[in-house]
Amino acid sequence: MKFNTKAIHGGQQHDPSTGAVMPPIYQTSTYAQTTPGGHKGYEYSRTGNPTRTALENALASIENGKFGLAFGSGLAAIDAIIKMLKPGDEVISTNDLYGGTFRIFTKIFEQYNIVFHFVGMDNIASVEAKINTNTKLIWAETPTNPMLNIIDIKALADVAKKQGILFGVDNTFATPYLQNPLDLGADLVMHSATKYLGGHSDVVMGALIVNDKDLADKLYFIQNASGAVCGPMDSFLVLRGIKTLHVRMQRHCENGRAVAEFLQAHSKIENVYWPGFESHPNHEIAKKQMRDFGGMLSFTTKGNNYKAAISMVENLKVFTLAESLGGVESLSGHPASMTHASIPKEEREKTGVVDSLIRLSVGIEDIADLIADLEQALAKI
Ligand code: P1T
Repeated sequence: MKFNTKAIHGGQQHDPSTGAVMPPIYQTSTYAQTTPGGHKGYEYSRTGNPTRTALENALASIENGKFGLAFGSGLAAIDAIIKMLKPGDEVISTNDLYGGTFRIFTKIFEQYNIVFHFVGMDNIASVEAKINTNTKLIWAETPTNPMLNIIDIKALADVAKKQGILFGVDNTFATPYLQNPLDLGADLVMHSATKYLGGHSDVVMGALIVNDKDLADKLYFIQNASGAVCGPMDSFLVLRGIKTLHVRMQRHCENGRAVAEFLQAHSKIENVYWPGFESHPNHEIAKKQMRDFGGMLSFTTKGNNYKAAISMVENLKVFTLAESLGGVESLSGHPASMTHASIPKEEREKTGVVDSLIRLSVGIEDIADLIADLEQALAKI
């Protein structure tokens, strides 16, 4: 099956009891048993729920994986991964990543003596330099949030495989429409399904997809034992979102390109960070591992002026100033004070997250309205 067909049908079957084309929202916490041992594989909804199962099968299918797991949020999914580790284990992570991921690593798991190294992953040698016998996980986000750096998934997978280290990729920004990390050698793919997979800014959810049965079993155990699962209604919403992922992403990519090119040509703009530009430092890798360049971009205005950035996001009208990304509606954000506020200033500025940086999640509205909105807000700064 090709991707667009998988997005709609992958891992799905009509409801066996009624033929319903969409799975019912099994809003139940438990299942009647005729004799102890569950009913058709279900006994309690933290452990399993048929609406969640339908979603987990869809997630596995679109990421070309064998096993999908859904969680109550993207961070709950990351939490489950790190819970496979033990005190003394070390993780090498990209240094440019979602602020909440940095926060759970440093503020929660460092307390349990798990050691995190944050490195720029454009340079594979800097990853190799941090590997020692305690290294158990390499964690990459690509494109990175919010600087849109691109990390070579295949090159990192080769390093991880050679050393027997687990390799996970946060595929939230790209989605499986644009890249499939498992096909490039990753062991584990993670999503904040809150974003493009849900696609309508109406649900918070996380997802993991893997191919290895032992790894899946470890994660299923943690999913059930720690219990950060999503409910049946949220499962239904994300399943519904996935069915239009390919058409939404196509438009996100078109609009993202048009906005990036408009900003790049504007006299008040200093830098635009978008992997589709030939001048982007990782453009060649982006072209190699992604099918298009997505709808996320960041930029600074000339003079790198904090006040101008705040005025810009306050004056946008079609772009809503809000946390999150990947919904049908365009959003703007100020990473330094919003999504990345939990990263110390000196740390975030090293990767380019300066006080004047603005991030855009370009939605699927009419492109003329998006450009006109940016034009009028830039005229005021
Ligand atoms: O918000 P949650 O569903 O828990 O997912 C966390 C997360 C993980 N990984 C990436 C790349 C993310 O962007 C996020 C969440 N990000 C935002 C809320 C944001 O506005 O960037």
